[in-house]
Amino acid sequence: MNETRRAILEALEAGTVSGPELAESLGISRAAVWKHIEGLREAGIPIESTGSGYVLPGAAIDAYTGPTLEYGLEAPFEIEYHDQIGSTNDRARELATEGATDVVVVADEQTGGRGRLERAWSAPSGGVWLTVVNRPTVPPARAPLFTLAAAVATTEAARAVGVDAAIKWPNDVIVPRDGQGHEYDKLAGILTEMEGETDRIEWLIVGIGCNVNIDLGKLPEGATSVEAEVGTVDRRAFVQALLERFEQYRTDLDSVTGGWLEHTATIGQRVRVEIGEQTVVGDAVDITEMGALVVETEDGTQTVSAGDCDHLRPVSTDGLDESGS
Ligand code: BT5
Repeated sequence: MNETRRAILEALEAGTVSGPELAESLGISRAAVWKHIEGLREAGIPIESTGSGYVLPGAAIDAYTGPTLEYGLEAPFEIEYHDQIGSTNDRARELATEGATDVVVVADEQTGGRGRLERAWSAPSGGVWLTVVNRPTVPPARAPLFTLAAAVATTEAARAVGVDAAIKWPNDVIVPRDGQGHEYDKLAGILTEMEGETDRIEWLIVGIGCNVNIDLGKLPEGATSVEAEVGTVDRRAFVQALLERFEQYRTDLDSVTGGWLEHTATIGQRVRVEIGEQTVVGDAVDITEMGALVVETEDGTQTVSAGDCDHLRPVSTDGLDESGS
């Protein structure tokens, strides 16, 4: 957010303040103060004019814009907001290539949302579609922890509003349907992309898509939304909670696997992981400190660092096969 606007909001948070007082303390003209106040109002911050000056009411801000998302956000991100965009990851790539860092591209709607392996991602208006641009100084081998951090942060934000969310390895946020995690609907997905050399990350962008205030009729089969689970929520507060948690985890990467294990529905499951042409079937027993899944198979222990994972019904307990259905 523009520094002058941030200073105006800080002054208003402390109490009522008049135009001339703001002009003097900020060293700008009264006309400039008025312009900034108008700009903040247009961005959805409901500043009122009273006889004694400008007032920022304590009531919730419900507009979903760049300035309202930045306002009150306790994490060092600049927000670039779009009502509609092709893909927030594509825009974040452009910004990252230009040297940006700690910028979050947010959109109300995406027309060309992407999943992993160039799959399509449905992103109608009302969801949380965002991408964080990072320039981490950690070795590339730790990059997967950023993806896990995003899954943990999203799960915690969803749980905080009452959704029974859990993580399916590596980075799907799901709502289990049968109490055992064999059946589930997908609430959110993460798409991380990076650029760098073998020993250095140039940039790493983490795209998070979470179905928040969306009717199920607008989503593919197998998807669920916060709205369907618990009703409509304050999307601005949801994004702020998600970004604040992501900030905590990305600045303390050693805590990520602990957070992930706390919320996962995969460990203890019979799983089938597809890694390109290869398929690994076995019991998921742990993740490594780099986020790879440890699977006990008939042929011994295997560690898989990427792939599509299904939770299977165990053959021994219900006699069904391992088709995942
Ligand atoms: C993912 O891929 O789960 C990663 C999704 C990342 C989306 C975010 S939104 C912000 C940022 N900008 C982007 O363009 N992308 C990121 P994957 O694991 O490959 O799952 C994709 C599959 O999920 C699709 O093939 C569908 O079956 C299903 N799917 C599509 N849209 C969905 C939705 N809104 N909710 C749940 N499932 C969906």
